[in-house]
Amino acid sequence: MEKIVILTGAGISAESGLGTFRDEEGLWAQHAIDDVATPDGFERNPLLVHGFYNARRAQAAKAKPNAAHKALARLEQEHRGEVLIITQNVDSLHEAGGSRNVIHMHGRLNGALCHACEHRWEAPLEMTPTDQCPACYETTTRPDVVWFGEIPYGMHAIDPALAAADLFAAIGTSGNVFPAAAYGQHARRLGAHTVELNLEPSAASRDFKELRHGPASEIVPEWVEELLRDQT
Ligand code: BJW
Repeated sequence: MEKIVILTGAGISAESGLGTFRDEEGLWAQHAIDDVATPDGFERNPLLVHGFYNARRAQAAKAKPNAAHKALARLEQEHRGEVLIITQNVDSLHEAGGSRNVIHMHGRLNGALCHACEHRWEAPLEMTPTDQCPACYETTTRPDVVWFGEIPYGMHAIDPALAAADLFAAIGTSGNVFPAAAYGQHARRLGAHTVELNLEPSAASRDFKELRHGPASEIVPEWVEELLRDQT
């Protein structure tokens, strides 16, 4: 298994205390998607959207990587081939756990973006609608995250990585949001062995050859241990 590509979602950070989206008490049970995760919602009420992301940024700043994040960092260090993490998560727990090769396809909570000039910078803990862009001085700043209807980041790198993958794993994602939800199917058609690691079967489970269900902090370290043992 030379090239390993791993897609992660909110479930991998759940045991670090960060909320998922579609679980019973998830973020979408408490906030309307159209209000907080679309460009139109931000245009209608930037204060509400900044409030949503400020609260999540404050929570993420206190969160610590769990055993699943750490196991993936160990895999990157000890696997003889390449390991790429494509995360849908906007937290920085993969990096905090020690992973280096990470694509944040839905952006980062710690990023700010000017939608007038596309300048990017590190977000303050609290963003407001009156923040000025440090490059063009317009008050057109927003969290650097990818909302519905926007093109995810890193597509130029993700498509070839899926094509070259020998092993593709999806961890802690419900398989409801595209294009990430189709990556298992793409990778399998292109020849990769596919594994789903999730608390329960996801909406995309049928695209995976191997299914491992349980809490990420338990099943991911076990899986990594097996991969590293099998390469020796
Ligand atoms: C555990 C666990 C534990 C819990 N251990 N597991 C109709 C058909 C098809 C597509 C579309 C359509 N209409 C529109 C679209 C496209 C649209 C889309 O997919 N919509 C769907 C709702 C149908 N997608 C887009 O608009 C995307 N852009 C796009 O498609 O551009 C076009 C294009 C693409 C490619 C090339 C060129 C053009 C953009 C999507 C942006 C998503 N943004 C969000 C919010 C912003 C970031 C943020 O605020 O954090 O991203 S939505 C939200 O969902 C967030 C997440 O990253 C994303 C995925 O959620 P995730 O990670 O799967 O979380 P959950 O909660 O759903 O699942 C958690 C899982 O973990 C569960 O299964 C639990 O069981 C499990 N779990 N505890 C292990 N301890």
